[in-house]
Amino acid sequence: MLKIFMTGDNHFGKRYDRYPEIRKRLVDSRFECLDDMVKRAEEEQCELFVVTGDLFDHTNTVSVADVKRAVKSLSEFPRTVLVLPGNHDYYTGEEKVWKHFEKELSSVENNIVLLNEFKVYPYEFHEEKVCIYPAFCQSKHAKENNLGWIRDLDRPEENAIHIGIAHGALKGVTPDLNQEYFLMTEKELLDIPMDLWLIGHTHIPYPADIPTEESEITGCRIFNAGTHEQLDLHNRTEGNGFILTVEKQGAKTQVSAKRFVSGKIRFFDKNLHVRPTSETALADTLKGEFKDIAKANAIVRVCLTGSVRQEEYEKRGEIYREIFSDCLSFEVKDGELSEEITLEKIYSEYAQTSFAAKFMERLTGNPAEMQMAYELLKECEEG
Ligand SMILES: [Mn+2]
Repeated sequence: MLKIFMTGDNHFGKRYDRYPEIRKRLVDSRFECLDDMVKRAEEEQCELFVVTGDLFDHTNTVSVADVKRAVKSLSEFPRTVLVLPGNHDYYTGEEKVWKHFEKELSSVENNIVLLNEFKVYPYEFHEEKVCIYPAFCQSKHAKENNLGWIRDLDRPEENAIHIGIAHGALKGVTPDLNQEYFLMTEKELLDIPMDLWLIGHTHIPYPADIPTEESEITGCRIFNAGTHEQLDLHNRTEGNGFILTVEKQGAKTQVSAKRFVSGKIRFFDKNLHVRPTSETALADTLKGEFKDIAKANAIVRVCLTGSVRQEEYEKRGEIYREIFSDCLSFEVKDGELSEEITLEKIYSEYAQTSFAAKFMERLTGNPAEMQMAYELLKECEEG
């Protein structure tokens, strides 16, 4: 039996320029979540802790302090750590980040292996033979993946567990429209006789439905845990690591898996349409939509459209503050949100006998049209 903790796309060194006020908090949290994963991997008695690429955000701009901190955290794992260079932290031998990394490795006690050669890495754990086949990246972009050398090998011996580790887009799972991210297909992976594929690059977990309680996985040999803490507004994930147990008897491989939720910071990006159905329609919509989130760890962006009653519209800033001020950061875009157009409002702006008033009266009962007509009137005035 072999037990593996897998993570990837950790992107240490990411600068979070968009959030200067909370930058330190975001950076620290990513490291704390890595510490948590290492601790969990040890509690689970995993033999391997695998990073499937993009441990670092960049090949040259990551600070020595950040490299140090990542190595320190990984070195706490008492058994073997395997680190695969991804496309953000690709390896050719020239990259600063890996020079710092290797220097750091020589100064702390560790079992960390940088998988930077296209060769088989053999291991033995409790008399179980394990062979690792890395398909690491040597550039940021590439039309072709690096699976070729593994495909060309002779059929591997049966009495060992064979694990391929690769970084790149997975067709049908990760969008890669221009085919520039080491694109792999599932068929291509499964045609290579590996017991298991550990993949990085896609920030959300695949398979998406790995439960947090251990369960046997049938029919799936390709795993991608995704980033360990959500990185930005675009990827919707809690931030996960996978814990995999592999058992091999003869030619039969059995895999069970569970998901460890490692992330704490969450980003929420919502587009909401509000209708003026009550005096509290805006507050109710926002409260309802965000009632279950842990605000202290939440970064929120809301885009509002539609219209709300005049009173609510006037105090909307106050409403946003009331609902979101406990969040780490929030941004409300309400340029497309407007005040409900009522006849009362029209009469307060135009004489009842005016064309504008008569025109609007005919649209009563159709708020969307009143809205458009009102905007049209305003445009005419401005024009
Ligand atoms: Mn990547």
